[in-house]
Amino acid sequence: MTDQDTSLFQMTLLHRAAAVEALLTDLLSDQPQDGEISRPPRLMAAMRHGVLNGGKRLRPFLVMESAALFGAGTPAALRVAAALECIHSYSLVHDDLPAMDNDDMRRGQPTVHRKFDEAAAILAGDSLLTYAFELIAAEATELDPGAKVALVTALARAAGIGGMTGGQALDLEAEKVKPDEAGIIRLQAMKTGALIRFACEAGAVIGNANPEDRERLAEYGSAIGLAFQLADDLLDVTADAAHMGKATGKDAAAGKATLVSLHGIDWTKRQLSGLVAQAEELLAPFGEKAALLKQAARFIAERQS
Ligand code: GRG
Repeated sequence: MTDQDTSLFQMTLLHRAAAVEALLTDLLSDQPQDGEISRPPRLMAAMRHGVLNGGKRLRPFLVMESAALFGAGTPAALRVAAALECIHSYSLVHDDLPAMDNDDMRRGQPTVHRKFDEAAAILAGDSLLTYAFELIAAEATELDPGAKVALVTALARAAGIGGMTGGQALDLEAEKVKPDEAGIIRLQAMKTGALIRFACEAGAVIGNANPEDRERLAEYGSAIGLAFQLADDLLDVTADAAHMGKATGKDAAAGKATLVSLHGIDWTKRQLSGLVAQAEELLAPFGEKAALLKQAARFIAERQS
């Protein structure tokens, strides 16, 4: 990736992040919205702390760039992107709870249960999860009903039993019984890969892509989802906590098997290069239009935080 490519990608990521943050700030205000009786201020504050705290907004970027590939750079893509970020943020809030990873810091700040309390963190997570589906289904999201149903179905699958929560359940079991390589890959495809796959597939749904292109985007999402987790496992070994804004070295401390612990750092770096090549190949039919998505694959594989 040339320096020019990197700066165009970084600028677009920041630009998309600013747009999604502005929308989320508006949506998560204390002001009750149509059809709501009230918005409990402490619940809203906990939700905002879990969401508006400086994430990279990578998943929203993927939704919006994938939609743009099919000519749909619309407000609807921004609302779906915001919905997905609500679900991602909820997963981090719950993952940090004492019953799960028991973390004190996230995105460089105290975790929600540390700043508020456990009950507030549980309710903030629950509320973000349900609000995400409301955001997609709401009238203000200008998509036809068929697209909304497709998005809600795919998002529920990605976030639920066969996706993120199922993957988290397998991850907790993996601390007791170490999975083999296939088991690790399956667990990771569910825990972190499914939401990233959804982000890319969602763009195709919003852009009314044909089934073949929708599948192509979903496969691209799977490749970069695996790359994302491999890079995360690598950073857990190589980066320091101050740089990451969260604790590192946790996998080794928990005796957790990862592909990095099985195969080592050099093998992981080679895998990452292979996944970037695979992602680029999947996007090849879209030509120059997919340049930013190709750069996203590189960014994910090479990221330092
Ligand atoms: C508790 C229901 C439930 C699910 C938890 C995804 C997950 C499942 C837990 C997160 C644990 C974790 C840190 C996994 C590593 C991959 C990951 C999701 C990292 C954080 O995502 P980034 O780097 O974070 O996109 P930002 O802060 O930039 O949004």
